[in-house]
Amino acid sequence: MNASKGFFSSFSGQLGRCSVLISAPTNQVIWLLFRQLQTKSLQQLVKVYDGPNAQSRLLLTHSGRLSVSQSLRSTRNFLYVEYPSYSHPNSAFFAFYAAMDAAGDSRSPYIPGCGGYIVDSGMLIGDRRFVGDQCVWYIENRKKNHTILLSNNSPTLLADASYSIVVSDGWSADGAVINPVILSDTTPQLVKSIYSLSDKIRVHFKPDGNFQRLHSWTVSEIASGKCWSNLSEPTGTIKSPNYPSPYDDMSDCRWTIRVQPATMKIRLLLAAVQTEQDHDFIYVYNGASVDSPLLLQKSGQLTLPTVVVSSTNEMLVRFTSNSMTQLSGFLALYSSI
Ligand SMILES: [Ca+2]
Repeated sequence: MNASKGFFSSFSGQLGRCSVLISAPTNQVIWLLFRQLQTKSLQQLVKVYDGPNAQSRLLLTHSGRLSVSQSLRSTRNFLYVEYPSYSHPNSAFFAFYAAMDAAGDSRSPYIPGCGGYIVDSGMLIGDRRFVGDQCVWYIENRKKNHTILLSNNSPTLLADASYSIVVSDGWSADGAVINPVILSDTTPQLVKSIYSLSDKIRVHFKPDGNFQRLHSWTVSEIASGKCWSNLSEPTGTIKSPNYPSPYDDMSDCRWTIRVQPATMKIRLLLAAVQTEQDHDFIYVYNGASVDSPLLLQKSGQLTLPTVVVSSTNEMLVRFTSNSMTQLSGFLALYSSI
């Protein structure tokens, strides 16, 4: 297998012994993620080698049931996996793999617990023992138009931990940082729910972090796209779904405003805001996509109406919510000026 990502399973339709060699270009490393890894008996081993064959360093040997997802990384551009194959899918595991550039991360051998690879959903552990440059978590959602939500399971620790975690868009070490978000007009907020911009995020627990004990973040997926709309009228109203009744949970709604002629700008008045503080956000972007500069990010309650103005004829308004606590949401008016 030499695609940059893919998956395989131990369900082959018959009992036997299989092996897979995953290879990538020489400047890349490979992450492998096992989901519902189990073998039928203690004699049947799954083995993962940090190289091109069974003579390479053994990274993982496992038999029986592993209830949590497990991921591991190659040191170089090969991983070799030996596993029992089964005739029934119920007793099969699924393994996802992804190759990525090694640049920015150390190519030292992988240490279990030091970083990981998560597909769609799972759990991310921050441990003070594993804060080096090689301890980085790579998260992706393989479905189109899905948003990754990172939820802090120990928010009381966030005051210590917030600035030791760098969450960036994409898997590159120099991707746009989406946490912490510093607001220009208020003190920095302690963000407890973090929403991805694209289908991939990178989470780095920095070596200068000040976490006293283990903390964890839940990774979940939001099927966005269902409440996306385009607005082209010169004026209009934007409100969170169901407003003023409570908005939906697990949402990522987007309103793309594009007015004509192209010399116009957009003035947005946020008239009312009531969302769950630090979890459900309104974002206003100075352009038509989430890659555009952020003009405003707001959660909680608005005490005074707020105005933001774009520098072009395009603006994106985005609203995200997590799984718990839904409030009335927001009401906004826009006009072209
Ligand atoms: Ca919420």
